[in-house]
Order: sequence, then structure tokens, then C-alpha cells
Amino acid sequence: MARILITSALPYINGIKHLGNLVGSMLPADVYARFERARGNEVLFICATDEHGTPAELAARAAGQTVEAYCAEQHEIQKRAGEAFGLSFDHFGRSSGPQNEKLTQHFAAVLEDRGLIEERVTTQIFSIDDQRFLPDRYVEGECPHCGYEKARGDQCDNCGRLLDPMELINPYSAISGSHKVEPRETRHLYLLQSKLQDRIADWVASKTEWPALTKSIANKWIKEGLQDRSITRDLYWGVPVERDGVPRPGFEQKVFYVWFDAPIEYIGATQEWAEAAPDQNRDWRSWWRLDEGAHDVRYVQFMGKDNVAFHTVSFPCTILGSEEPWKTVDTLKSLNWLTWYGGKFSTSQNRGIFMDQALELLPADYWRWQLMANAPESDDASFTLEHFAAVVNKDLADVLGNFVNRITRFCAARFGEAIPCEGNYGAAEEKLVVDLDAKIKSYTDNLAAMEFRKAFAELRAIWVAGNEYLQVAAPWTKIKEDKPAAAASVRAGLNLIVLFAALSAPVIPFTAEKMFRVFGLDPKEAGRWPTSARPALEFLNPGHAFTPPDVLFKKIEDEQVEEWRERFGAE
Ligand code: B3M
Ligand code: ZN
Repeated sequence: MARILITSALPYINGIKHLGNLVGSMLPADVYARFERARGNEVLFICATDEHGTPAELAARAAGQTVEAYCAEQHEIQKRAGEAFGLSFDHFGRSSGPQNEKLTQHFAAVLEDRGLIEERVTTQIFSIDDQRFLPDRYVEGECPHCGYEKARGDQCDNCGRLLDPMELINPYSAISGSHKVEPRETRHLYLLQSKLQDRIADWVASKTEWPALTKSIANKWIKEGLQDRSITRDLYWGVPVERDGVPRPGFEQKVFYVWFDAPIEYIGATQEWAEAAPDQNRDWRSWWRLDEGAHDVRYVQFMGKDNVAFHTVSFPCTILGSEEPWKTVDTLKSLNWLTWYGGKFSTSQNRGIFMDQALELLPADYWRWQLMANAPESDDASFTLEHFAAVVNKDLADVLGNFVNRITRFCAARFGEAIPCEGNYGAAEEKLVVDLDAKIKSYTDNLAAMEFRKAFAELRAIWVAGNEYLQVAAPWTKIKEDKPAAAASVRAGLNLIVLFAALSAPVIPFTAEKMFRVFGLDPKEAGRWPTSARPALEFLNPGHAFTPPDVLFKKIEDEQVEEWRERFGAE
């Protein structure tokens, strides 16, 4: 039994996440966690809301709430949405918690002791009316290159060039619109990443199992050379810049940068998990400290491609730079973008479906299947309602749902609501076993490699093989001339439902549970990962009672697609 630590990128606190965010990290992480648990491994699956930074402050202000109240409320909303989607986190924490604060301050202190942190004075735009320094993207003005009037301080959306906010002509605050802005000097802590160039380059080079997308992004940053980066901000909301409870002189009004503390929350949330159940002897250190048991942990991270640099370079600088025996990541699965009809999901422009809305339309498994079977792995992928409906209707309703409903109903009508006893398996079942075993192996290998599209193409092929078997065995006609033979194929078909439930549970857990319940089975027991269809065909004893389920998946009608197109801005 292996110990596997799984983390999903931490969803930012400013509002409920859309389907693209979901498939970008939390959902694939969940599928993988469920798979590894079913294989009998000890899994710890950790996530949290990422709560600090300017966007949280501004969102709170827009909502007319204090940032503390806003974050507390939004955390609960995201937590509930995750649960409703079946995200099986062992803990869903909060980066604004005391554990993360202590750890963040600890890392900063150790890094400073190692000579990796220094104070530097920089110039930044200060907004007099807002009474705050403006992060680059909150300064707007005219682009010095193309003249576009709403260029952001970090980049011009019109010509695409990267900008420095000082370059903007006629700059103003994107927060208040005020033009009363001026450059002012401010002092910040810099993490001297340049000193860690070789260390990080060697570490990345040693990671031979990283998938291509992850590796190529990491290598790009290493090739460009690691830059020293400021890890503090002039803000109210964040981890205070303190050491052993004492504020750093000159930094009383500053906090650590959100991207410095957010990854540390992977550790913080694990500590929250342990402290949430004091009676259960949970040892967070055994997952994170190499000197306290974590040497045998395998650590897997999931994230969208825009987060890869932070996880392959920045966070490793924090961890490795500390020279303390912390566990580092073994492999990182990164995903491309899911687009909404080829464009961006956007709350303000009412484009796309968000997690809470999705569940108002259909149960979680419909979305989980479509998103994972079409995950943006090798490239960006476009979500369209038309494709969604086609996939659900075909894969889930016609193939899997139809299989389950057809065989359970037929058996109930002709043999009664129990596994038929008569007849023996023969050549057809042997062929089925050989075929399924090859597919189960390929499916398992692809899941283990986190190649989700390939994996779920294989799972679909497994369901199809079940249908084809029934098509050929045709108990509905055979029953007239050879009842025992018909009984044997019905018995095989019913056993396949249990097999399919176990294999499908990582991606469609709610449906898998319903399939187990048809036979009154406990998903924990019956859901162990199958390696062969051979024992699976004998799993249910003849005479074992069952109850045919209601239709597992309803087809999506054209009118529904039309209505949703209207509502969610499809174009
Ligand atoms: N919160 C993702 C984002 O907002 C970011 C991930 C943090 S992972 C430590 O883009
Ligand atoms: Zn421009």
C-alpha cells in the first residue's frame, strides 16, 4: 500500500468557479484520488480556498462586506459546491487560517537566515484617492506602443505587449478611476531566486516522470533565468510580515504576497486536517517532513498551465531554499484551458456555466463525465452545449445507462429480481473476458499515468463491449429456445454492472453508487479496483436479489440546449 498525497490548485476566493476551473485542477485531482483509493492506497487529498490578495479585498468591497466576512462566506459556498460535485477532499482548508500564517512566517524567517531574502526599495504607483499602492494590473492608461486607451499596467490587451505601469501614458486607478496617481517609493522583501538557479535547474532535471506540458513550462522559466521576486505587498489583507510574533520594522502595513503564502497552504491545510480531528491521531508531519515519515509519500499536484511556473519554480525555491527536510512534489499534472465556445468564461459578461449553475441543470456525473472524457490535455478544448448534449446522450444514456436498464429490466421480467442460477458460461463469455481484461489494463495504466482522455475512451470502450456482448448473446431471443443459455448471459450482464460500477466510480461516483445499490452492495467493499473481468463475472451469487434502478441518465433534449444557449451566452 502506497501513501499518496494529492493536492489540487487552490481555487481563488473571489466567487464560485466555472467549469474550466473545475476541470483544470479539482476534478482531475478528485478522479485520481478516487482511483488510487480504490486501488487500496492510502490517499490524502487536500485543497483549500486561496484567500489573500487585492482581488479578494476588492470583491469584498464590491459586495459591501469586510474581507474577513466575505472570505468566510465564499469559502462555505465553494466548499458546498465542491461537495455537491463529489470532490472527495480529505480536507478543504483556508489559506487565511492560523496554520498557514505561522508556516508562511516560518519559511520567510528560514529563507532570510539562509541569506535568500533582502529588503529592496522600489517605485510603485500610489493612488491618492484610493489611499493605496496599486498592483500593476490595477493601473490603467494609454499604451505607449499602440495608443490603446485601456491598457493594463502589466500588459496591453490590444497589442499584447508586456508593460511596466510606469510606461503608461495618463495613468489612472482601475479601482476608483481616479487620475490622482503618482510613483512612490516603497520597501519590500525580495526572495533571491537567482541564487537558486542551479539548485532548481538540477531538481527539475531530476524529475524525469513529469508530463511534457509541465516539463516544457518549467524549462522555459529556467532557461530565461530565475528572477529575484518581491514577496511582500502594501496591503491590509494577508499574512502579516512578522517574525516570532514581532512585526518587521517598516513592514507594519504590509503583508506577504498571495503567491508566496498560497502554495504553503498545501502544508497549512494538511495541518488543519490533522487538527480538525484531535482524537484520530492524524499526523500532518508524516505527509510533509522527510525526517518524520514522508520519505515514502508520493506527492502529486494538479493545476492549470498558468500555475505551473509557481509550482515548478517559485514554490520549490521556498521549499528547497529553506534547506529543511520538506517533501517536494513528485509529479505535476497540468492542464490546458477549457474555453467556452472558443472564448473566455466570464461572470461579468455572462459567458459560461459556473459550478452552482451546472448542478441546477443536471446532476454532477453528467458534467464530470463530459469534462473528464474531453479534458484539455494535449491542447485547449472548447466546451459547447451541443457537444455536451451529444456526449451525454451517447456515452451515458445510450451506452452505459441503456446497458444497465435493459439487462435489469429483462431479468426482472423473465427471471425475477434475483441473479438467475441456470446455464453455464461458454465461448462468448471467455471472449468477453479476454477483451475486457485487455481494456481494463489499458484503462488502469492510463489512469495511473493521468492520461484522462485516453483512459475514458477506454472506459467507454469497456461499456460498449458490454453492450456488444449482450447484442450477440441476445438473451431476449435465446430465451425461447435455450433458457439456460439465456440465463447465463443475463447473469454475466448483471455481473458486468458491478464491474462497470467499480471501474466507473472515479469519474461518475454518484452513478456508480446507484449501480452498486441495485444489488444492495456496499461501494467500499464491491468498489475495490478490478484487475480482471474473470472473477468479476462470478461476483454475484446465483439467487442474489436486486432491484432494477430508475433510468440512470436522461437524454438532453434540443429544447434544453436552446434554452441554455440563451441563458449562458453561447456564441
Ligand atoms: N489561486 C489559481 C488562480 O487563482 C490560484 C492557485 C493557487 S495554488 C497554490 O489562478
Ligand atoms: Zn498596446
